[in-house]
Amino acid sequence: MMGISTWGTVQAAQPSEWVKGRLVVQTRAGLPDTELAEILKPHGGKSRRIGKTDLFIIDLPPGMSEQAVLSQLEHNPHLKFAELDAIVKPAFVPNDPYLGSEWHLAKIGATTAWDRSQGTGVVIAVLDTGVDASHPDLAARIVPGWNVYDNNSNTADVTGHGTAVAGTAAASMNNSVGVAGVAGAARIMPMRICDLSGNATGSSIAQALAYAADHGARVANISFGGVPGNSTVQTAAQYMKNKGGLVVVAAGNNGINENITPGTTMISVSAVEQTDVKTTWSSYGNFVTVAAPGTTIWTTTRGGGYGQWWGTSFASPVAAGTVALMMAARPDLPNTTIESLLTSTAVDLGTAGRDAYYGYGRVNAAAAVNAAVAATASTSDTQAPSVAITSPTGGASVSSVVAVNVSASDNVGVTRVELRVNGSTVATDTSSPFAFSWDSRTVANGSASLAAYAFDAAGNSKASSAVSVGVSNAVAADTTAPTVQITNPASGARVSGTVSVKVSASDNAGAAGIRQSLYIDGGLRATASGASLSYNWNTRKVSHGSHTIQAVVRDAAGNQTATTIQVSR
Ligand SMILES: [Ca+2]
Ligand SMILES: [Ca+2]
Ligand SMILES: [Ca+2]
Ligand SMILES: [Ca+2]
Repeated sequence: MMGISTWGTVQAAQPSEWVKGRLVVQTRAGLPDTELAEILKPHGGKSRRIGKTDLFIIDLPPGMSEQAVLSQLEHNPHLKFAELDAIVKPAFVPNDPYLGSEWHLAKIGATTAWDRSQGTGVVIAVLDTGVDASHPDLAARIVPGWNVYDNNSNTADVTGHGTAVAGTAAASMNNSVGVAGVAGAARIMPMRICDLSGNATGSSIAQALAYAADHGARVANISFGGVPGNSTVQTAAQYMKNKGGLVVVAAGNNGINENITPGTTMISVSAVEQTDVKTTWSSYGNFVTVAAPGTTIWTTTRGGGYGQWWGTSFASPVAAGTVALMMAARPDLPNTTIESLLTSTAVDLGTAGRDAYYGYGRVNAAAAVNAAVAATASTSDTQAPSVAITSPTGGASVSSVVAVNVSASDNVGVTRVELRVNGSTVATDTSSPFAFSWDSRTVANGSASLAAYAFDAAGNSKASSAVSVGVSNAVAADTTAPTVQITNPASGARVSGTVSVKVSASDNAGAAGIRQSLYIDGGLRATASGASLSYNWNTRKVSHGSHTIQAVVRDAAGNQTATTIQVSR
């Protein structure tokens, strides 16, 4: 295969733990399955697509070093990235449960926000250890989810972490029992992403995000450490965002600057104390989007009880619940507007403006919901994206699988780019950088016209200038012989006088390439090009008895077929 441009794959920081015998890759949009199989062939890897994304889990044969294969795959021009399947752990700080007040709700103004919204109609996917669906403060909130670890519908909580996270986001409010979640009228979609020890992976999170996005969740919460910098999760989060959702994640509990490049696919949440000071253990860095309460969070526990938990695991669902309140208050607002109002209404802490400890500031649910209610529909986006094909360039000669690179931007955000060849859409890419692997063997040799169409969430679209390329693929050798039939006279016929001998032939490569030869009793009598041959045979000059008529046809590639009949005079 050929790549006409080298697209540098992004190598993420190596995780401290990863799944043995497995990698995750993202292909360029449109890469044929057969080509991915070719790429994996030298290493014996087998691919499994994640949902409808371009992410693939690669299962390696026993004994194969995932790092060795990674070092090969990460330079392949048809892969956007390849990475180890990181193992991530719940971002909580264990503590003995004890009774206390839900200080975090007052801190973020949730009780004020509830006058306008309690989260009705919004589904929050809780990607975690499962959820105790029989808990009295959760039972009424649950919608069916999925266990991506075991690939079944059993989403029971295997460690207790997920039940605490779910209650923080959306425990039933005003039901005379237990606690209230931030969005106590929202629904919870339990997505179990971990093994029995609570360890999840980048690929299990991506599978759960793809599922949640395709099954009606508008918010996803991921309370695991080491998630914001994971390329696999970023790609799946963008998939969900393109469907109108928002993905909220814990910043982590390492208490250090994680040095993760800031991105736009997820809302990363650091944790603050009751005093609005970042906790000592909350991770931080320029990737942090907002802060939220994360200590002594009073919530539901597995088995029907209640307890207090610590960690960015609980700051994240406070923010996710706030997002759900905003979406419920204004279901018509685009997710990008919800996100910008969440950050613009946050209470600025620390140094003025966005900073590494608090992001845009500590979540303020009261102000955020008010801002959502007040947002006017006239802010809707009417500006189309701009888009150009950067590679290949016009006039390029291409063959086999061609790397097509597109640059696209928008005032709000490009949600997808379609590659059209001669007017037909051949592939769609929903994540930046927009890049395709187009199989040029699907069109005839000669000129082909490429165009990229970019779309934003509001449905505005723009076509790039067309790029005309010359397609030049080796034509497969013709190994199919022509067919031939003597249509007159009939085999076994008695002939007399002048007989019109007629031969008809055809070939897969077209009649123009056919050469015909007619023999009577072994002597060449006529030749012709094309599908038919006619010859007037004067039988008066031949002896009485049996005679042989043979037609031999040959195609342009030299494949030959003969047919023979006997007649008598
Ligand atoms: Ca309750
Ligand atoms: Ca600040
Ligand atoms: Ca736009
Ligand atoms: Ca042929």
